[in-house]
Order: sequence, then C-alpha cells, then structure tokens
Amino acid sequence: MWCFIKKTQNITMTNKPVLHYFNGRGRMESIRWLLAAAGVEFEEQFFETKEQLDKLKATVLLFQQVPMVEIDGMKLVQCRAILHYIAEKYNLLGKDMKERAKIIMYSEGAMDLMELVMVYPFLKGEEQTKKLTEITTKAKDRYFPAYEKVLKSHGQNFLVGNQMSMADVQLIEAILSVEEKVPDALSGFPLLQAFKTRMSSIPTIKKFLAPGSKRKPAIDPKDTEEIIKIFY
Ligand code: GSN
Repeated sequence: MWCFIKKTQNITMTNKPVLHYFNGRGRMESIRWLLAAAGVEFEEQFFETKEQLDKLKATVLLFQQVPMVEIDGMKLVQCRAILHYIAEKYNLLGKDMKERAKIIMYSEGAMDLMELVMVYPFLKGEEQTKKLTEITTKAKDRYFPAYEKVLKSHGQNFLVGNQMSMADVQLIEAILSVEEKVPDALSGFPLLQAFKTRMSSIPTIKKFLAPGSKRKPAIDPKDTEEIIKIFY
C-alpha cells in the first residue's frame, strides 16, 4: 500500500513540468507566462549558488545553460525550443504553417524587446540611462506601432487567427515589462491598450497577475551582484 501511494505520488509529481532556474525572471519568465496562460501547473527548482548551477551543468544541461525544463520525459534547454513545445502542446501555435510563422515572427519581436528590458537592471550609471532611452524609443517607435498595425489590419482580439497564441502571451509580457520602466509606453496605442485589458482579464492570466502566483518580480538592482556570482 505504501509503495502504491509513493508510486502514485511520483507519477503525479513527474506529470507537472519542472522548471530549473534561479528565483527570478530572466529567460525563464516567458516560459512561466506561457504555462500559466495555458492553465498548466508547474513546479520550480531554484539554484541559489554557483556550486548548485555547476552541478546541473555537469549533469543535465546539454549546453551548460539554463533555462531547463523537465517535461514529458525530456530535459529541454534553449528557451525557444521550450516555448514552441509548450505552445504546440497547448494549441497556442496556430492551425497551419502560415499562422505558425506569423506567431513565431510576432513572438520573436516581443522577445527582442524583452532582451532590452532584461539587461537593464544589470547595467549601471550612464549605460543604464542609455538603455532606458533605447527601451523607450524601440517600444514606442518600432515594436508597439507594429503590433498596433497588426491588430488594426484585421480588427480581431488576438494577433493571429482570432484566438490566443504564444505571440499574444509574449506581447502582454513585453507590454507589462516595458510599462514598469516607461509608464506611458502605451499612450497613443489604443488597440494595444484594449489588448492589454482583454488579455489581463483572461482567467488564467488574471490568476498569474494576482499576488501569490509564480510570476516573479522585476529584478531588483541590489540583487544583480548575487545573480552574477551564480553565473560567473
Ligand atoms: O535561449 C536560450 O535558452 C539560450 N540560447 C541562452 C541561454 C543562456 O544564455 N543562459 C545563461 C543564463 S542567462 N539566462 O537565462 C546561462 O545559462 N549561462 C551559463 C553559461 O555558462 O553559459
């Protein structure tokens, strides 16, 4: 009986994806967002020291890099491979090749914008000021006008195929991250404002945005030294 229970518990545990990363946003946050939007529960194993990360590098990380996600018997690295697998599994990657290409194209745009936001807390002084200008300019003059145009072109609620996809999830993440640094970033983009409201009220996303979820706060500049110590 004990064995049976233990086995059942093991099966239950391995059914949930397990995310291996430090306890912060970084490149894992988009994966957390996508799983949460799809309504998938997941577990997290955080490393806190260089020694813990080095042990993972020596054993399970194919390219000695995180993010790594244990899912369906695989130990997946490379965040795009992970995102695409989750998106395909939970029907967030479109219904045909053309939709898929557009979803990936829009997702990559959001990821390019997110890269700028991601490095921001790790910079100091003038470099950080310059990065904030770049985030503001690229968001307002390049990325947000593009997404506004896409939404306007078809008048639908989501970027592709009139249903939520990975691209919408990446975009709402990017919008909220940029707004943390540039509060008026969406002024002049009425369709993106409506998109943000709509996406934020989808039950799975609403839950992820509420306190107590697995969403991580923006990296505090005072924590960057600790994070750098883990990786270098
Ligand atoms: O997209 C990807 O997952 C990879 N192309 C890049 C992953 C990556 O750069 N991981 C860094 C940590 S930064 N963000 O998570 C990493 O694991 N560095 C350790 C190392 O020894 O390279």
